[in-house]
Amino acid sequence: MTDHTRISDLPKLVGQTATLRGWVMTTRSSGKIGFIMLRDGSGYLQAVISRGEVIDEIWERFEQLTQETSVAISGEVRADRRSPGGVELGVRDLEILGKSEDFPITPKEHGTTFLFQHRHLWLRSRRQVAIMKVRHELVQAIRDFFYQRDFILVDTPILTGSIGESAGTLFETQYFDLGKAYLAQTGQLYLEAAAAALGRVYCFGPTFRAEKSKTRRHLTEFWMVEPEVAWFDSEDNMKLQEEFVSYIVGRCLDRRREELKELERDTAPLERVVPPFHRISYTDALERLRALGAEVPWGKDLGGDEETLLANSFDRPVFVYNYPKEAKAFYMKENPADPRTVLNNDCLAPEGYGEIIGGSQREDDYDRLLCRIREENLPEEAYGWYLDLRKYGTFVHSGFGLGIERTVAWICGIPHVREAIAFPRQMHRLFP
Ligand code: NSS
Repeated sequence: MTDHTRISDLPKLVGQTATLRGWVMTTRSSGKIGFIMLRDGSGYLQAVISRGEVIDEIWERFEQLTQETSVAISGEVRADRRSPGGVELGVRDLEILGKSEDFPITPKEHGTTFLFQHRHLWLRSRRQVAIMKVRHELVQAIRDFFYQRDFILVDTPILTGSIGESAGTLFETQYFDLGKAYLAQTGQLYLEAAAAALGRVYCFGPTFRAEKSKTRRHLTEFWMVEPEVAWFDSEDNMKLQEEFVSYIVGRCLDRRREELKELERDTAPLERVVPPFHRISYTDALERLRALGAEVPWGKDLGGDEETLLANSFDRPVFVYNYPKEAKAFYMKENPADPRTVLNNDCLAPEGYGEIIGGSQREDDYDRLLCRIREENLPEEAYGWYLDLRKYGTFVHSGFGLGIERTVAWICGIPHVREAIAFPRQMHRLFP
């Protein structure tokens, strides 16, 4: 199976003969000349077949081609400025490898429900391929960013005994004789332990939240990257976030222009994503929201609509910092300047995308942390190991989590996170 060339390699082979394997997107024919639009995952190619230049059998095969038939095509690689990639293929030989009858997804419009029921086939469409390639770039950029800065990757467990964020959105399972296990909502608590061993660490994996909401920002299974840094306070944490977000967005702009064009993404707002990001305290944010006509009582977390409204008044991402304690998770450090609040921040993306990052300095005081665990009615016995980190050489430390699907949706300019992952998991969706 190595006897063929990928479409993306063709520009190097102008004037030579090549064999390609792929799937037929569309065909058209004038009776004398036929065109095949072929895709193979690496790119798109127009193959041209002339009735006078091939034997009848080959032309007959061409006439049998339907959408998504898999084929092997050989021919001469010709430069053609108007074609995708600047080349086309003059067909000499054509072999049908797999027939495709009545492919359900046709070039006409389909409803979202239908498309998601056929997600396994819908993935082959140009838009979906472009989104997956942007996601791939984003993930690679994330790994490169942390690698270059000497962060150590630590893989944290998916089956966990302690609740990571809040009791409200847990997936539970019975774990042998040991009681309940939960699917990880975050790797953070484990990562804090690893930060005491390695200084700068990150984890990157799937996380789970039994979100009963059907919003365009929520999945029940999503991917999150979470760095954790020893001797970093909340300020340092925000600086790292703005450098990080600017880098990963920049990488997609640099290396996935084609895909962003395919998605008709206006890249101007993405070009503006450079440090410093805007910063506004939670309390000031409420003021601003009030002026914009949205009343939020002090103490309540910001909802998606409020985030959109707020972020719309900034030309690049904005940090909202120092939220009320009661609106946020138990592990965040109390703000010494105003103990009603914590040393945390959310990072809101512009253009209506809202929160892509939640981060904070962690409570490093044993007694205060224990107090918070009790206030939140979390099972104390499950947090003995986590409290140990405050018992044996406690340390100032901070970290954050960036949601991959929300970030992909923002960079691609697509309205909903469900298109930002190959097989989305939502409350009402488990297949395919
Ligand atoms: O709940 S977070 O705000 N924060 C944490 O989980 C911390 N433990 C991270 C840390 O400090 N190490 O989630 C972080 C991000 C959030 O900003 C979103 O971008 C994303 O994770 N997120 C989600 N994406 C999709 N669907 C759902 N349900 C979801 N929940 C959070």
